[in-house]
Amino acid sequence: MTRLHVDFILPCDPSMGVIHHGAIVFDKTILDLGDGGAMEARYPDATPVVAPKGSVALPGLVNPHVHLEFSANQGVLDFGAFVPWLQSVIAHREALQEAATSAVIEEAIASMLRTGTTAFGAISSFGLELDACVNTPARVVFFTELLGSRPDAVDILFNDFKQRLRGAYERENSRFKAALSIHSPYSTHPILAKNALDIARRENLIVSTHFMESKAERLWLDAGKGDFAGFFKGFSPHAAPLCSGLEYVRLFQGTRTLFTHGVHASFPELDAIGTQGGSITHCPVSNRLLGTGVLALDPVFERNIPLTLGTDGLSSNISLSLWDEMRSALFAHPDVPLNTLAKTLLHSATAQNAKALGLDAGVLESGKAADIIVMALSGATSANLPLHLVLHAQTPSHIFIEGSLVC
Ligand code: MCF
Ligand code: FE
Repeated sequence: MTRLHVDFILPCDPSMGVIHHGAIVFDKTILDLGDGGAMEARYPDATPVVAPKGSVALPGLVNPHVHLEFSANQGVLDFGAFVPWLQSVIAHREALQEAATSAVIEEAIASMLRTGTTAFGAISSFGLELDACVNTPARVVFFTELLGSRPDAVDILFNDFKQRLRGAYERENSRFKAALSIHSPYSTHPILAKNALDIARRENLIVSTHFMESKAERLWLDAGKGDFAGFFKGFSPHAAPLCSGLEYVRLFQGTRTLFTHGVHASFPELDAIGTQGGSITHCPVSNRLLGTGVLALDPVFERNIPLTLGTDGLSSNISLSLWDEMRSALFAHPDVPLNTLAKTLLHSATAQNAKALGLDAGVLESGKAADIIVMALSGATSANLPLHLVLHAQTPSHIFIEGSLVC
């Protein structure tokens, strides 16, 4: 049993309050937390760890959406507009896959751990990152991706998907969970999506999907127009949208789904996401680099849709650090008061992300997993602590996962 003493505890419960001179007592799970003196009196035999002055303990960060197989991208993919980016993905897919060696993928995971991410959701297109995800000390929700729009290939695609999903299932353990991802409404045939979602409902699997990321996606699904019209007509002159945005959202009824991006989601689509208990995963850096716009936060908050925050992959980012992502988000929404936004972002990056991934972590409270990070913040005071953490945090001094010190 460990008793961790810090200047500040930020439990990341909905109040986003701070405990001054606190201690957390834990083994694999959190047993108690509160005033440092009181914890010492109550648990005198626990092994004390006293963090340096100015230290802040908070839950390990949780990144719900990362494409590790694209980690070798550095200058390969075209940024600035969505469909040209997608075309560059298709043109360089094989080269990127080859370059995504185990060393590259392991370093991408290490970079997340180093910056305090103790759990992540890996969107897996091919299964290349499976071993690295099983072997990391971090918690992983492994989303096997389903993609493909050709009706004549539905059976082949679905069988390949089921095989990859089974591969993930076979590796499940207390920290690694299988899940599934339907790529998007423009790329996945609704029959395929429906079959996979039946599995998700039956097996109670967490689901992730890209949804209404770009204006091009909006125009294509609404009217068969825009950049996607040129893109798809290159494959088939009779190409047409596979379903409407709202029909797509409704396919996910009865599942726990993370809808990623949602920048161009309509109000009725957001209403449906809210009623169905879905969350919106905001990836502001990815949205900037792929030229897809800025997510309007108010419509999400007005519907009480949980806001989750992800980095996306290095296919559309320069960093997998959630601290970097929070800093970018702070500048992407100048209309939201600074201190309020910092609290919202930290709550998203911890409690909301963990809940969306179905993890019993992300909040420092009794009974939750002892996934804890300690950040050194010299000069910290209780006032506006979340803002100063978001502005200055880089790498934790301590990282505990399931109560064990991992670095
Ligand atoms: O989230 C970003 C942008 N939107 C869609 N897909 C991806 C992103 N980063 C990587 N991807 C992957 C996706 O999983 O790129 C492929 C899929 O396998 C695009 S479809 C050929
Ligand atoms: Fe993505």
